[in-house]
Order: sequence, then C-alpha cells, then structure tokens
Amino acid sequence: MINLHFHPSPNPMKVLLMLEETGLEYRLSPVDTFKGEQHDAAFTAINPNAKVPALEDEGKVIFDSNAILLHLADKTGQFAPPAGEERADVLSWLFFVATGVSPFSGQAVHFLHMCPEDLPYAKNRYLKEVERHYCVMNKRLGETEWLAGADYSIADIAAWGWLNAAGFILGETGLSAWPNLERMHAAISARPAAARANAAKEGLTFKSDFDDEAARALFPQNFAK
Ligand SMILES: N[C@@H](CCC(=O)N[C@@H](CS)C(=O)NCC(=O)O)C(=O)O
Repeated sequence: MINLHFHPSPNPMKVLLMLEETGLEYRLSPVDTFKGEQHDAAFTAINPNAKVPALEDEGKVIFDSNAILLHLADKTGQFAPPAGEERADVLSWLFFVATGVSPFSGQAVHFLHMCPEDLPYAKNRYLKEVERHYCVMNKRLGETEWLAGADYSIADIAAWGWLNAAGFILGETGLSAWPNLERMHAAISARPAAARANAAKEGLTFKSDFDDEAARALFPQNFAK
C-alpha cells in the first residue's frame, strides 16, 4: 500500500488531496516537523532533503510534492493527460505553482510569522510576489475554468495546498481581491476528496507551538555555529 510521509502543511496536503481524488489506497506516516522528526536518520534515508511529503509506492520512494503529483497522475491516468498539448498546459501550470506560488508563499509565511527579526524589506518582497502570482492565476482563471484549461488537474491540486494559507499570509481578506482564484479555491474545497483529505488530517495530532524547539527543528542552519 502507498505510504505517505505526512505533516498537515501545504506541500503534503497537495498529495493527500491527490490520493483522495484518485481513490488509491494509502496510509499516512506522521512526521512531526515541529519536533524535528524530518531530521531522523530513518526519514532522511527516505527523503535526503529532510522535508515532507515523501511517498513510498511499491518499494519506490518519490519525494517533492509536485514530483509525487506527477507520479500519481501517470500511475492512475487521472488529472494529467499522458501526452500532447493539454499535458504541456498541465506541466506549465504545475511548474508555475511548484517554483513560484509554493516557495514564495512559504517565504512570506516565514518572514511574516516566524522570522525572529522584523524585516520590512523581506516581508514586502515575498508578500508582493505572492500577490503577483495570485494575479497571474486570477487572470488565467478569468479565461479558463481551471489553471490548465477546461479540466481539473494536478496543477489545481498543487495550488490548493498553498491557497489554503492565503488567510494566514494576507489576513482575513484572504483571496477576496482575486475573485476568479477565490472561485477556483472554493470549488476545490467543496469537492468530497478535499473534505476527506481534511478529515484524514484531523485524525492525527502534531505539535503546533512554534517555540524554540520548533525553530531549531525547522531552521537548523540559523542555529549552526
Ligand atoms: N519542494 C518541496 C518542499 C517541501 C517542504 O518545504 N515541506 C515543508 C512542509 S510544507 C517541510 O517539510 N518543512 C519542514 C522543514 O523544512 O524542516 C515539496 O514541494 O515537497
């Protein structure tokens, strides 16, 4: 059975949604990143990057959320066409999310909520990049139903993981300045698979206090001598 090494944060949530969408059988192996479990030797033997998610599928390990989404799409023939122009569109938008939306959102969360110093330049830089990426998606979603075109795909599934954090990044207005994006996020969240993914997450307990132990676990390089 598929084993997803999991923490309820944006990148693993993409994969959990995909597993629920495809109907594949899976189990979750919790990795409590606030306690530093991503650095345990048993886990770095699975993901040398010491981050979640990682997935074991019939003895094969795949890490990085977007690689896992592609693997599962190819395995099941769902949410990404196997070839042709429509696959090219899925890849463009998947990688736009993977290399833009995801890391800029992550850095915005870091400088807004976790950085021990108040750094206005960094906050503004990442917030504005998140907003710029939202504008690009909002424009696209004014022209097409989903990011890659007419069909729901792994590009949308990848975006959902981080769009869930919009309120945490932007405050209570969330996605309201980007109505097409808000429509798309709401449409995914209303899917039964999203409800099942959220319920599966709720069934597990993780450390949530962002204290000194968590800071050392998440940003060990900041504490290196
Ligand atoms: N590019 C990777 C990024 C993975 C990533 O940053 N995961 C975060 C959770 S969303 C994590 O493991 N954080 C713990 C840490 O950095 O130590 C992916 O998409 O899977």
